[in-house]
Amino acid sequence: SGKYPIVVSTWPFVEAVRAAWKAVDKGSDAVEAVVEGCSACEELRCDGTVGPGGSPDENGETTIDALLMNGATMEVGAVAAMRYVKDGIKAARLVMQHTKHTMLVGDRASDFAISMGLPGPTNLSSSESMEKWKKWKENHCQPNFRKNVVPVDSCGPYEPEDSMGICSAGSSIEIVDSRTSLVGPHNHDTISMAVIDKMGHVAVGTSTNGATFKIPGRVGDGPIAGSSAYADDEVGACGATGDGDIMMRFLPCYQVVESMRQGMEPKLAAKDAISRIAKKFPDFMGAVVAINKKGEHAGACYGWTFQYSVRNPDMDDVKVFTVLP
Ligand code: SD4
Repeated sequence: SGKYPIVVSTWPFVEAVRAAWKAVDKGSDAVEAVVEGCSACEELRCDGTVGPGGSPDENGETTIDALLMNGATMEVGAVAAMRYVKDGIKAARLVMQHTKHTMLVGDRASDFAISMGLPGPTNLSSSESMEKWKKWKENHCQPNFRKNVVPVDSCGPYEPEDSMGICSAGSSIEIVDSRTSLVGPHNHDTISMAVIDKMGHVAVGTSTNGATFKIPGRVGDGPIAGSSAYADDEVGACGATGDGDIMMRFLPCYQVVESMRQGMEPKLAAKDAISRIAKKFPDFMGAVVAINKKGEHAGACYGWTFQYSVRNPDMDDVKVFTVLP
């Protein structure tokens, strides 16, 4: 399945891949195409978990993690837990192109983005995100991402919701680690996109609201180079999605690219990176998609069924591939 230019994205984010393809097909470089593609996802609020109005944190606020990496120069720009600015990938590009830093965080990332001309401050909540948060708040007395803490003893009416129901009305409270229920087939959370342009240059980008009901201040794998994405012109690229708190401990996309550098095929490299994580964390959910410089692509996943989208010169339109665990 060789050939480039090529655009690959996590999940069936078809419109995002079309937008990136349009850019790369008319001669834009890989970085520009990634920004076009990820911006399209942010504007469309893909899955309700990318861009404004998506997954709220424990306090009901939506924030943004984003990463952009140029595989030709190994420049990286990232914003983490950014507040009040909806344009994650563009903010990451500003960090990459107009600073000597790699990552800015929180309010200070927003201040920088706004000072450089991005719209804001903007309220990133939507009626959907507030509704989701209120429901969670009423029904869960133990926040999802806390452990080894004394539980509060009053909680709202018990209402099982996926496997997230963790409080029973009254004072007997079972603490469970429900983190894995926070990413799932209907809660994909992340676009991670890789592009090889007509010149053979590689770039990747990621944009996400991060984990739903995270503790405010939490930074996921999204803005971490090597974790949610990695690109190197000499080798290829990788994008990841899933339980970022676990995945960022393994830098799976760095692993994938380094394995391909040693000669592994994309499929094997992807499987290897995922199985290293699964060996230590058998309950985790995650996936990676890999492409090499020949434009060959493959995915691997664990704990859920994964889909990724591809557009290359052999295809009339974006094609969605399904990968079973
Ligand atoms: C995170 N990796 O912040 C993101 C969430 C995700 O599919 O990708 N979910 O942990």
